[in-house]
Amino acid sequence: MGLKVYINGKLYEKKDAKVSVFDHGLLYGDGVFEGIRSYNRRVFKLDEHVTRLFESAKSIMLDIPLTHKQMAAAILSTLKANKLKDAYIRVVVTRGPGDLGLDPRKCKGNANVIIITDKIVLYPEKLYREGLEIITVPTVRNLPEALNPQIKSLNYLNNILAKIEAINSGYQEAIMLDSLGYVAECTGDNIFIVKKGELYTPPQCMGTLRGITRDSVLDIAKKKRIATHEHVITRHEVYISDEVFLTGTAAEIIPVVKVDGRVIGKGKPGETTLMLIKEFRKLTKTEGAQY
Ligand code: PXG
Repeated sequence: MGLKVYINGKLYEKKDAKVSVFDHGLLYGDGVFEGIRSYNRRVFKLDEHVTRLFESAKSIMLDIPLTHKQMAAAILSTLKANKLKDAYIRVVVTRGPGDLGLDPRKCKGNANVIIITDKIVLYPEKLYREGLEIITVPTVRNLPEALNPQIKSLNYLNNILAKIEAINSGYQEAIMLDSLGYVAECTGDNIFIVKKGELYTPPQCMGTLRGITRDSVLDIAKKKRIATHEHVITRHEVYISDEVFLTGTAAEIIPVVKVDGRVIGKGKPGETTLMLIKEFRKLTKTEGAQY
């Protein structure tokens, strides 16, 4: 029995899990998504992810034909059906099939709700021990007043263009600046710096997604009585910081040891980063909605 995919309340074999080519999710990137992880049969921060999904949908005036509770239950039952212990969950809600025009009112049926549960390995374990090298790329993060990065929309080309620039230069992840030239975030991760034992991360209003892993790190830091600052950051401040790390559901917490050719701190993962990784792993093992 292969992997099963949830579409609108039914489970389909992977090969049969299909939506229309007239779906505006495909034609226009008109839809929203979430990337979630489960650890040892517990979905980490399920409520927070479902809430963010509904907030993204509200912002683009997309009605999700499920309640928050039903969505959470659908995610848990899809994981159960696939007997996955540690999983990566992609929830996608598209505007649904319409005609060849932008007008979302032409998508007369309900939105399509898709839940894919599978595995993801983003970076090799070695990079968590040794740290990542990243660069700043020319593509700036979407302006919040154009397409707000808080909306996890199916339109991820802004990030994909930046990712292509990173890959073309031989890097796996990259810093994206906002339109004022401040550090916004990476293509699929938030960024933190550590200076004199205190944590700094860009504020969410500046073209930065309010990452759920970012929030978890801020919570851990507060519990450990580490000062945290949500503050604009320049590239200069990144270069002269003691530690840099990235956070994201897929990447979790990954140390960064070089930025734009500048060695960060001692050139290896710092003690605050390593402590946060340890505490974060503790959380993912013990917290979360069980299935
Ligand atoms: N910024 C951006 C632009 C993201 O896409 C994050 C920050 C981190 O947010 P969370 O809530 O996950 O801590 C993201 C999320 C992938 C992948 O396939 C990327 C993300 C999530 C899941 C999968 O690379 N990025």
